[in-house]
Amino acid sequence: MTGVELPPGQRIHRDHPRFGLPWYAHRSPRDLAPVSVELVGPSGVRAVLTGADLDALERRTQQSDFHCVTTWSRLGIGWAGVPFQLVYDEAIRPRVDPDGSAPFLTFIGRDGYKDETCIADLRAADVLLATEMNGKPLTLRHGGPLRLVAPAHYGYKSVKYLARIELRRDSRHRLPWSSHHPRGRVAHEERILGFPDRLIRVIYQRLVLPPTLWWYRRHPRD
Ligand SMILES: Nc1nc2c(c(=O)[nH]1)N[C@H]1C(S)=C(S)[C@@H](COP(=O)(O)O)O[C@H]1N2
Ligand SMILES: [Mo]
Repeated sequence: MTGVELPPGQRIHRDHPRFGLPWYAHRSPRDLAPVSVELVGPSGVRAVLTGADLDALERRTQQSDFHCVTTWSRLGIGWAGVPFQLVYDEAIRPRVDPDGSAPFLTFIGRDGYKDETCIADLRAADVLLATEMNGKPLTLRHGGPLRLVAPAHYGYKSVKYLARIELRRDSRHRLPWSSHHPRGRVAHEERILGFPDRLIRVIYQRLVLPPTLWWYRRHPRD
């Protein structure tokens, strides 16, 4: 394609296949449940974020590109939802961390998949808790009923079918064997901390991407 600026090491894929890691796929939820996200504060205080909480907040629609760390990109996805910073200020922080003492948030999906992002990154205007993709309610395949969308970060930060958000004072990110970078900014090619990004690129392109795409083509349900 010409005229399209892709971040370093990324390639366009026209379709948007389901693209989680296969070892989470068999644990994917089988049905859409109503929005119910458990919030856990830094000192263990708990609350629940519901669909009604989100309905009370102003929504936003946006078009953004999506970049999987395995070098797969899809341009111009339409998302709708509530900006994360609004949800944090109105419904998360007041309930479980009134002092704002916990800058690290771990997002956990119904399949057990998790990733941590820092509050500074989550406050970007284009970070959403999304309920719609391309004008339709989010399907289970793409993380319905509620997922995080953080377009400036590799797809691994955009946790699907959110079940829990844990707030912590210290990062839980552990080196070197976490396969995710603590920040994962696409523009900086922060694929995996501690490994040369160009090498990782080639490994993903040659060894990870083809079998993953093949696997999901054979298992369209997951
Ligand atoms: N709950 C959950 N969220 C997840 C994943 C997953 O396996 N489970 N995979 C991540 C990865 S690696 C990517 S690239 C994106 C893919 O989103 P998609 O399946 O909508 O294409 O979801 C991310 N969020
Ligand atoms: Mo990914």
